[in-house]
Amino acid sequence: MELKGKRILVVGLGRTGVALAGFLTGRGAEVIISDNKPASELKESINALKGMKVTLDVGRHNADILSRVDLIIPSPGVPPFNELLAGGVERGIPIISEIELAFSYLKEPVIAITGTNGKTTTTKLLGEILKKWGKRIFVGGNIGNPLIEYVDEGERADYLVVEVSSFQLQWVKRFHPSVAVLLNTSSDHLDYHETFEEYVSTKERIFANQAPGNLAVLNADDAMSGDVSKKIRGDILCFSSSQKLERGIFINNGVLRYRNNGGTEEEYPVGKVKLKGIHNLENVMAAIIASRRCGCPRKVIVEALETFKGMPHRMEFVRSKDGVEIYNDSKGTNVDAVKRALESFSGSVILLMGGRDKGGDFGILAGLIGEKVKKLVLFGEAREKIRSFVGGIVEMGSVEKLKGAMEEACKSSSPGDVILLSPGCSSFDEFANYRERGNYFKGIVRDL
Ligand code: UMA
Repeated sequence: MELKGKRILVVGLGRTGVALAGFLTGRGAEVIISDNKPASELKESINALKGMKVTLDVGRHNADILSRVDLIIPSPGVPPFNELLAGGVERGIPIISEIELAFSYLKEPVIAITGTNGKTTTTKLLGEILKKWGKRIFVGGNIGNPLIEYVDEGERADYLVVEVSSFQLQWVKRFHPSVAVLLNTSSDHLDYHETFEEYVSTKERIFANQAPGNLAVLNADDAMSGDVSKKIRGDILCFSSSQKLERGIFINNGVLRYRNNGGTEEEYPVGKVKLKGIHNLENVMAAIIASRRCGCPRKVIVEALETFKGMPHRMEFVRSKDGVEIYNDSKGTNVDAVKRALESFSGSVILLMGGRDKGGDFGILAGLIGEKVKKLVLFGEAREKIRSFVGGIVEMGSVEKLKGAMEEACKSSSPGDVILLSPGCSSFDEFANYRERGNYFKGIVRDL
């Protein structure tokens, strides 16, 4: 992609914005960065720009800039209705995402993973499997290190394993991973996307440019998979936690049974998998399909499954206290994640839910709460809304803050119970992000 002399607007000055500024100025582009946060909140990023010739426009988004730009590149967290992006579309200014830009410079095979839940676990697990096989692997994307950083890195990888979000997929044109995984689609991020259909149509863009010979990995149990698969031009392999499949991988009598497109069959014992919960077995199945497609031997995969313990804040076992097991699932910021977390336990769960509402339908939890939950403790801004959906099913408490919720949970617990923080909401009413919420929760639990 020719960048020299182009006037490029980067929207957002977080880690991706800084990486983009370095990449683009290094190739002779004229860079303007717009961020709606004031300079006082962007100190770290502004410091990181030292020595780069960029124009900063911060504290608000100023649409007048658009008359001076040839190309717009948004950061991954910038929603499509952002005024600069909407204005750019209106004026016909090309908009591409950072993964699209990076992809145009890559020769290595890319394995891309998206979905509402489980992206990071699957990306990390797949990275671990392929590293155990002895390959050089870049693990990144929407996981901490933007793909664009890899392009200018000296080290080359055999495979790039990349987590991508729906906002990033919104602006791809040629991005076509050799293996693309769509783990699941549920009604997360409805606070950003107008409708569920619009959200799914963005996620399925991960397959849009795949060609014959590429592989699409789909969840056979996801209601949207049937429609999505009709549009796919590459090979398709599915995984399922609830049904036998002719081709693909499914759970069968304590093993993950994998039938590839060539018709051969192999087994992976569920008992060897360290990760907890059916949802994690789905992530594991997706990672098995992707790693087998790369040629990784079964034996290496089994070894990696035995050692991979998962990610912090995702169904993370914190400790046992007086016979009560305590889990931190602070990353469970949507209703579907809470559903999956509850399904991992046989019962007697004291569930801590709340935070800032993301527009989820809490009603779908009613059956599971009746079946698995001993007491529901609600906290934060969304507590009244959640109560209106699932109040009255089991014993319930309602408090303002997470700390109070944990105190109430402890008072009601007895040996054999599980205390589970799986909030089903974002953390922004009380914390900077889900990590801060999870670390705070773990601190309370350690001090018990
Ligand atoms: N901003 C605007 N206008 C807007 C929206 C945001 O100016 O309308 C500004 C913000 O003020 C902020 C800046 O944009 O200063 C950067 O936003 P960003 O969130 O895209 O920041 P990055 O630091 O570039 O982080 C992004 C990913 N963030 C999101 O997708 C929200 C990081 O994922 C990712 O690690 C990083 O790029 C490197 O690729 C984080 C995340 O929470 C970890 N992701 C979500 C998740 O995991 O659930 C999707």
